[in-house]
Amino acid sequence: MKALIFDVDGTLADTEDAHREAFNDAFAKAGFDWHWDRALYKHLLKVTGGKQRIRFFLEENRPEVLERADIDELIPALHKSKTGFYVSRLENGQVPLRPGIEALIRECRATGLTFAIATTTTPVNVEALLKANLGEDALGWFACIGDGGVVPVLKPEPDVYTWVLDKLGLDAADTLALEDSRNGLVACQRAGVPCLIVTNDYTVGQDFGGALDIWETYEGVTLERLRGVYGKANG
Ligand code: XBP
Ligand code: MG
Repeated sequence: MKALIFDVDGTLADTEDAHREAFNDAFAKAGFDWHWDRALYKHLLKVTGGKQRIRFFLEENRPEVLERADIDELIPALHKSKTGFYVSRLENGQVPLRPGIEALIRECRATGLTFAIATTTTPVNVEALLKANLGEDALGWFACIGDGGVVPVLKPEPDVYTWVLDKLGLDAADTLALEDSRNGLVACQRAGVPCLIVTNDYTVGQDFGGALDIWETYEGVTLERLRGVYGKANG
């Protein structure tokens, strides 16, 4: 196991309610009466990427809006506004890391293990989350950061993982990915990356067939336990 590849949303932190509230803030600011509650958002999480998620919502709930001549400007504008609201929440310290993840990161980092990130979220979101929770230099702890800006297609397609593997110069089998969702798992599987799932309230109960293991928390998780689970994949 030469590198750990971290997903961000739902893995490093339970970010999705902050994303959800930021979407709602952006809709309200633009004068729309759309409101995403937790049940609806759980369904919308089927689609990764904020812009893609807004479009998916409109297809199912407000198809007439998609007929607007300015729809291809409206969705990015709403998403930009949403990112602003979301980053404010991060910078205000409203989104802590998941319990146990910082201790795990610090333990692994002390051994010199290589870290990378593979996420579908917007780059500025990753930067703000890491800085707010781990300090100004935390971006530099990761050998590379694959985010929603580096590849055209998002999870469950494997592209962000293959991009990261290429940057790391490692074979998929030499890495371990930490993910929270089925979309993340499928992206790993398509890239050949062994994947450990740690669920959260939004993803618990999804189909995680093929994951190395399915845990509920990072609390008490050590590098030794990660090596144990990785060993299951590599015999
Ligand atoms: C995360 C996402 C992202 C966030 C919102 O999935 O799907 O879209 O929900 O971020 P994963 P943006 O954890 O599998 O990477 O609005 O910046 O897209
Ligand atoms: Mg995730």
